[in-house]
Amino acid sequence: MASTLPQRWVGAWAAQPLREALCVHGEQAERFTGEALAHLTARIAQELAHEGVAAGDRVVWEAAISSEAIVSALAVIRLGAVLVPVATFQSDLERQRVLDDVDPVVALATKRPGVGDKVRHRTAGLLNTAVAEVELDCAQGDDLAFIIYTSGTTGVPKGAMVSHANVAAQASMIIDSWGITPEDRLLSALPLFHVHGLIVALMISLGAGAGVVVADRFDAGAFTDLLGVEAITTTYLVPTMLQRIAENSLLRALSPLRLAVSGSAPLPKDLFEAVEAHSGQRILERYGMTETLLTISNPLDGERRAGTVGLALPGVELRLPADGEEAELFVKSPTVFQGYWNKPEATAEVLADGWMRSGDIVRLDAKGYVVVCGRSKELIISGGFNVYPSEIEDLLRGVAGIADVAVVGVASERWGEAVVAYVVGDDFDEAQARLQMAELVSPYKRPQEYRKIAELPRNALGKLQRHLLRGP
Ligand code: MCA
Ligand code: AMP
Repeated sequence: MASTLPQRWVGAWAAQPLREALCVHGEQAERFTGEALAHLTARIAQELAHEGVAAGDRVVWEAAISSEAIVSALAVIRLGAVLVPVATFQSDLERQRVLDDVDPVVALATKRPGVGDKVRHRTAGLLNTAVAEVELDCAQGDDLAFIIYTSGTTGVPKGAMVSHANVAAQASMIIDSWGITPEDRLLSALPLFHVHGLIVALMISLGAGAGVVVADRFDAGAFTDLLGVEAITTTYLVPTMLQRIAENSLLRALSPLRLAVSGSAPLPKDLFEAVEAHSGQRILERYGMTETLLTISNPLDGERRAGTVGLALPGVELRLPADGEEAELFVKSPTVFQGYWNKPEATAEVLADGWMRSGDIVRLDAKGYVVVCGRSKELIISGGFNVYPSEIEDLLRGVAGIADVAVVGVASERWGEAVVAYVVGDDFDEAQARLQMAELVSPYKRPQEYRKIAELPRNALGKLQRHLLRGP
């Protein structure tokens, strides 16, 4: 197996100990050389070991974009424990579901203790006690590196198990295909509880020895300023971010970049073209899933085709439709995950003989590039975040006055798709529904609009005809 991620980090930090490896832009900018990261992550890993965290243990990590949180996450991986990222803004219900499922030995959180009695919470002060000496960076390929939760269709979250071999393969694929080198400086304002921001942007770039600049929130003006101030060469975005940069007439700031990548949601062709017209930058669009990591990408050197996600990355096999046809995409790759934590049935539904069923409908364009043209799974992608309608519908059914409800994604220039709830019920009180949803789910999952309807469209068998509701 290629070097594991932690082996890559320590190699890169040792090679250029005095160069800036990480900069975290929050209230202020905090900067770390390679030497400092090597030292701090080793200290925190030893500290965690001293507290009883061992290789293979699951550590829930609240994915704040702060230096303390990021250094702790790197330390967990160096120790060989399994990092389970969760959003800082999760509701108590969402968090408790994850804690109950993954049963961690410890949770590293910056706020809100009290979400599980068996879990100890640590914030600051990890460096204060005596240190146990355990060997670091010795995880093997089969060992789990991450469990990343996705909501799934039932509202019960499923933890995708990602091994060290999976991320090592992904690192080689991305670093080679996109030509990431120690000369690069990456800017990312992506959240760190998903594959995109955590693994592809932060951890793999550090593994390539590139300098990584992370911003703790996305603001189009601040982001484009940082591109120049921090001498950035590469950036990874979701389409909503590009849309905001365009709306603010700031696209020209992308001109000096060596590489700008978009993913997590479809990049509209007209946005691709607007970016090129104003900046000369042809965005490199790529495709991935939590369960497979990134598997398809437009080329660095060849033609990048608007409206397509590109070609199979090296080592990836795709089961594709015949020319002119559309079909569900299946993916086989050394990056395909190890299944869902404690959910063999759910795993068997999507994974057979190493082939992962994507739930995405694709076709090939005239040059054999993959075009994502729809989804067979009931998923809404809002600003790059996934929302499963049934999870939200189940919670809405608990709101007084709602007799029946359907949640759909409606085309939106701002979010790609916006979450809209169609509600049946004479006594429906929208204010009350909004209040309850604010308590129960993360902000991006809450319906942006409620539309009253006399009856939901159902077929003769009573099955909801969701497509009839997706209009503007
Ligand atoms: C924030 N809000 C949202 C979203 N994001 N609502 C719907 N959809 C969203 N995506 C809420 C905020 O909580 C706030 O709610 C209100 O919208 C306005 O917030 P605003 O400041 O305008 O938005 P923002 O906070 O700037 O967020 C926009 C964003 C963010 C930066 C584009 O959505 C984002 O970081 N998206 C990236 C998602 C991502 O990384 N996905 C990767 C997973 P209120 O007003 O109530 O406070 S996919 C993956 O990993 C695979 C492998 C892949 O292919 O990449
Ligand atoms: P997640 O479960 O959060 O990893 O999201 C994976 C899903 O995001 C995929 O199954 C696709 O539906 C979608 N996705 C990711 N990248 C793209 C892209 N470039 N174009 C269209 N859809 C994408």
